[in-house]
Amino acid sequence: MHIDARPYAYALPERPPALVIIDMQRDFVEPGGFGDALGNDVGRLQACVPVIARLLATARRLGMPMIHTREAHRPDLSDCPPSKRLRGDCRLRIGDAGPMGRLLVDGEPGNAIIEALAPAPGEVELVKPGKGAFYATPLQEILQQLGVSHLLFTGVTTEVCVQTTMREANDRGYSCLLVEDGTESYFPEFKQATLDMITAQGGIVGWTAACEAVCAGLERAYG
Ligand code: TIU
Repeated sequence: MHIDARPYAYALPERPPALVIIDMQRDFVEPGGFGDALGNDVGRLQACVPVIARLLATARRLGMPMIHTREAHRPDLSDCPPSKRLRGDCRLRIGDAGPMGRLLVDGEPGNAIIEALAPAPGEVELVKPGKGAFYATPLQEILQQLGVSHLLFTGVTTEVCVQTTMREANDRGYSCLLVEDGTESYFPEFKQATLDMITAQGGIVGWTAACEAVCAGLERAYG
């Protein structure tokens, strides 16, 4: 069993892959959050919401493991390096109060995962202080406990937290596929470049495929 993917078929293991949903939080997707404060057009990220919702529904129905992440810092910002906080030409910085509460701070209204993709009780919701989801989190232990070898990536933004996490996972031995329409960037050209650089050189970082092909492959293998 496999998913039709770039640069070639993605073989599916006996135990289903985990669906990883990166940082679909109000901070990045809604006006008034961190993404907006950085000067981005946050409306661009909406396109992947229904696609991820479909994958989430499929994953729940097929009993696949799921990891929801949020980029967040402690309220005292002790896990936010000054080099990160002071970066950029922002109206508001990490920890400053915006219309949805303090930007990128755990527990604030703006830090919540958007309603359409809210984790169900019992699903892993991982708080991550970095761009990569393995840095300073128990993600590796969680995946080992679940017995997962393959990861399907979705979320935002493609070239920042999604790509960073996929590269971290690749180095840890996971077979990684990025869902092409299940991820978005504020910069369409960076999204395309990320898809291309992941699959170049025979899949130097991993595979990519559209949601349709991913769901078809999952249904064949685990339905
Ligand atoms: N700024 C940007 O494109 N992304 C981030 O800061 N974090 C994530 O990608 N989640």
